[in-house]
Amino acid sequence: MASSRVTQGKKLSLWGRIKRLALTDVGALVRGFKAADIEAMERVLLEADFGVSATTELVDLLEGEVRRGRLKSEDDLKHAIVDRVAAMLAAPQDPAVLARPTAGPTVLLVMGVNGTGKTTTVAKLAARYRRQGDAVLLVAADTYRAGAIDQLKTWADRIGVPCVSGASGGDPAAVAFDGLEAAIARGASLVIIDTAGRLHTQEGLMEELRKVGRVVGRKIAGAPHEAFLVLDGTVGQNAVQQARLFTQAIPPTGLVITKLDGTARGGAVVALRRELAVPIRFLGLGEGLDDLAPFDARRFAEELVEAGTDD
Ligand SMILES: Nc1nc2c(ncn2[C@@H]2O[C@H](COP(=O)(O)OP(=O)(O)OP(=O)(O)O)[C@@H](O)[C@H]2O)c(=O)[nH]1
Ligand SMILES: [Mg+2]
Repeated sequence: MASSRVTQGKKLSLWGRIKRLALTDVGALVRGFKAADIEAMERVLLEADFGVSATTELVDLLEGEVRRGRLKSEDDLKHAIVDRVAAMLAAPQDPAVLARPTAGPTVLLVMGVNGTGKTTTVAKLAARYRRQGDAVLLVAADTYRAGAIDQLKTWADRIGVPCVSGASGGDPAAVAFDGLEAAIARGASLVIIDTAGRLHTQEGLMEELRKVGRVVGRKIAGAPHEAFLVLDGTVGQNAVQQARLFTQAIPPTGLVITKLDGTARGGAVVALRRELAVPIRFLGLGEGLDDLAPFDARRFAEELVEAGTDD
C-alpha cells in the first residue's frame, strides 16, 4: 500500500536513516544518546516531513526512554518509533464507517485545494458505499471549473449512480440544495457533494463553501454529517497551512490523503494528523475507483518507518 512503492530502487528506510545517522555510537542505547545523535534523528524526521512538533515529541520521548534504560536494543528502538508514530496517527476504530443521521440521507461534503483529488475521491467513495448497499447520489457543486460537471457525470455513469448538477457558473449552494431535494425524493441513503477546488486564501470562495454548508444544514438537520478534507500527500508541509484555513470554514470530520501511491513522503501524514487534530479516514492510492484504502494507523506507521532497506 501507501509507501510500498517508496521501497523501489532500494531506498534507505526511515529506520535505516535513523540507524545510520543517529546510532553512530554502539553504546548509544546503553549510555544514552549524544547531542549530535539527537540532532541527527531530528534532521532525519524533519526531512521526512514530520514537521517540528511531531519530530520534537518523538525525539524527546525516545531520548527519555533510552535514558531510563527501557530501550536496550536496536529492535526496541525501532518498535518504540513505530508505536509512537502509530499513536500519533490514531484513527477511529473503523475510519470507513460514516456518521449517520437517525433518519434520512447521510450527507458527505468533500472539499479541498485545487487538484488534490476531490472529484476522484468522490467517485471512489461512491463506488465503495454503493457496493456496501448505499443508494448513492452525487452532487456536482463544482460549478466553477469548466469541465468539472462532466467529469463527475462521467464517473457517476461508470459507477451507475445518479448525479445532480446545475448550470456551469451557477450558485453551488443552490445545486447542493437541489441535490438534497432529489435525494429525499428518490430515497437516497448517501449524498456525496463534490465542491470546487479553492485556495485557502480566496476569501470569496471560502465564503461560498461556508454557504454550501449552511444551506445543506438548513435542508437536512445536522448536514453535512461528514465533511472530508482532501489533501495531496505529495505537497508535504504546505498542506498543513492550506488545511488549517479550511477547518475554519467547515470543520472537517475526516482527512483523505491522496497520491500516496507515488513518491510522497508519508511523514507529512503525521504532521497533518497532528496539526489539524482531525482523523485520517482514507488514503488515495491511485487514479482508479478501487484505489482507496481505509486508513490503518498501525500499518501506515510500520510502512513509514520500515519500508525500504535497512542499511
Ligand atoms: N496517483 C494518484 N493520482 C490521483 C489520486 N487521486 C486523484 N488523482 C489524480 O489527480 C488529478 C486531479 O484529480 P481530481 O479528482 O480531478 O482533483 P480535484 O481536487 O477534483 O481537482 P479540482 O476539482 O480541479 O480542484 C487527476 O489526474 C486524478 O486522476 C491518487 O490517489 N493517486
Ligand atoms: Mg474536482
